[in-house]
Amino acid sequence: MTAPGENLRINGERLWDSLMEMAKVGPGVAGGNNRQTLTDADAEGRRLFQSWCEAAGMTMGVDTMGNMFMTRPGTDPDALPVYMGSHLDTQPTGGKYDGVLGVLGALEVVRSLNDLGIKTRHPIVVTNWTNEEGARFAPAMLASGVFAGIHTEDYAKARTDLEGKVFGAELERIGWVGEEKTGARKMKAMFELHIEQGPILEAEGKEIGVVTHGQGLWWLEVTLTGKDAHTGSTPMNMRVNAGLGMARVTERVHQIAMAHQPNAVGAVGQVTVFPNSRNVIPGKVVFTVDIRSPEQAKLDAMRGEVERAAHAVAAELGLGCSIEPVGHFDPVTFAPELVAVVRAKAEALGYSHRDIVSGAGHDACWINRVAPTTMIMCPCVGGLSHNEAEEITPAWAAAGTDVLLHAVLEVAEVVS
Ligand code: HGY
Ligand code: MN
Ligand code: MN
Repeated sequence: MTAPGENLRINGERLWDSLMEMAKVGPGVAGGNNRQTLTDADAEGRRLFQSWCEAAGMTMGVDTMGNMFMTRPGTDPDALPVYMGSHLDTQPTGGKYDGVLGVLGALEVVRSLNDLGIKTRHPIVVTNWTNEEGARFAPAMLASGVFAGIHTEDYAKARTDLEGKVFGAELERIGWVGEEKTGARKMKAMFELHIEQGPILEAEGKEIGVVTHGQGLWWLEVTLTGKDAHTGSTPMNMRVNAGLGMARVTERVHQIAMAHQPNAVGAVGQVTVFPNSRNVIPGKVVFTVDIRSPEQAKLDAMRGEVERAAHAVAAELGLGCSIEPVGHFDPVTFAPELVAVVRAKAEALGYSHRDIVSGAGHDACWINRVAPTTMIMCPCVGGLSHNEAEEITPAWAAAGTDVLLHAVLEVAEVVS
């Protein structure tokens, strides 16, 4: 015998239609999205999301970091709201679902509650966090980090992109600086639905990831300085080649991650070469090392090894070397009581599930510092993400959103 409402399901077709509509905003060149934070495309996506939420009877609040909070009232206005959401900004060659599923899945939960005429005691808030990706303005999860008191607003608003544009000015330019003090809001709980961005759930035939932890991360920005010189007439023994140094450090990062298997990853994803001319030996290279592990000791050890390797390579080649941490969070343990709710709801709904550690960083990793937080994951095809070919199935999207619906109902307390 199912408990009243236990079999409630969201409208998967409506959810999928909304995902496809949002995917038209800031299209990529290969079927995905390029809706980077604080661009005109981001602004357009925000307006579309706002219109959908207001059509669903929600009211909008925006804080000074541009975080969007769309509220569905509860019967008790003094009860702490239950939050759910993720991010609408994408990588430059991003997929249609990374972050977006969590925001539009949360909207679908509210649309379904409206259809079903369900009232909850606690208000429910759907959230779009600004600049989760950190692709344009490092670090990732910047605005949720300010909300959680990890970063100051001044630090965040002074961040610059590769063209020298400043975060605060860009947020002003797109007209999304809100009135609310960032971080003033209090939450009973926060849920983030997200695609796995890895291969485990699909490979094991599981529909739901019950996220217990998130791995920790360092982003180390390395600057190697050598000497610009002619690639033709400069003898090999006279070269001070920053490009060669970057290549050697990149190889060392890979070796260090491999030496710490399992549960360690490392790569260099962003490289800026100066002067970046075909026939000039690079006099300077600036690149970001991304290392991660769910194990604190491994994460710390890898950071030390990467820094020592970079300085050793610089010494070998006569290069200058400076290293600046531009992103960091320690491994995260999500709220066990909420993890248990997610697991129980997946079970009750008949969805196959397994506990999982998030390989990627998410806004939930920071919000977990200020409110009970957890995540729900759905598989993605081939485990591929941060690639325009990122794909999920409508069934996976619906299953994850069904679990989100029931987890939120459990915590927000159904009144009628
Ligand atoms: O880098 C991350 O893990 C996230 O996609 N921002
Ligand atoms: Mn994401
Ligand atoms: Mn991402």
